[in-house]
Amino acid sequence: MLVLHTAATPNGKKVSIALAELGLDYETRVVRLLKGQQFEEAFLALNPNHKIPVLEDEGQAIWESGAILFHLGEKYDPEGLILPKDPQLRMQALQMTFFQTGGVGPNLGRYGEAFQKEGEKNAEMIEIFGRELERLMSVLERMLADGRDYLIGPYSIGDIMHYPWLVLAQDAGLPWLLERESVVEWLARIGQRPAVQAGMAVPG
Ligand SMILES: N[C@@H](CCC(=O)N[C@@H](CS)C(=O)NCC(=O)O)C(=O)O
Repeated sequence: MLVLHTAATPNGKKVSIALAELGLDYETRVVRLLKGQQFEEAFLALNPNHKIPVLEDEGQAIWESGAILFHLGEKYDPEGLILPKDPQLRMQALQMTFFQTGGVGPNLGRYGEAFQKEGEKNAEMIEIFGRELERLMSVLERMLADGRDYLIGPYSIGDIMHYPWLVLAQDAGLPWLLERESVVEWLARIGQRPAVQAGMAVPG
């Protein structure tokens, strides 16, 4: 049985979406991040980097959301539903996965920290990460400019990687996202998928 260690955060939801897309059964274990459970010895034995998500599969603990999605695609996706079979598209899906973990993920994470901070906010942090996020949104906009439905054409792990993070930015009303129509439409398209709705609801 697959075991997903997760929390109600965008990185955890990437994995529950992928599991739902592939129709896989799994057990959910919620890690209470605010209580520091990610620093407990049992969890550190799974992930020395003390972060969710972690997926246990046949005794192997896999961490880093991109690696987990790639693993699921390699092992459980015979139809190429989230990891295309075509070698070029497969590489592009991987490329967008790395792009997310090196770009939108950390920048939106740091921006969110500065943006949500109680009391006096660090205007410089908001400016630096906001400017980079605006640039990253332009990259996505450029990719979607030819009217394709998803980032690489067909739906893939590259879309799943971005979705839970960008809906947060959208819900927060961040203008550099909302003013990009093709990006908003792309997110809406992903959000209509039943598996995405199911995955976003985990953990309940
Ligand atoms: N690059 C990692 C990031 C994972 C991550 O940042 N997880 C956060 C929740 S969204 C976490 O567990 N933070 C707890 C901590 O840093 O102690 C991935 O993509 O899996």
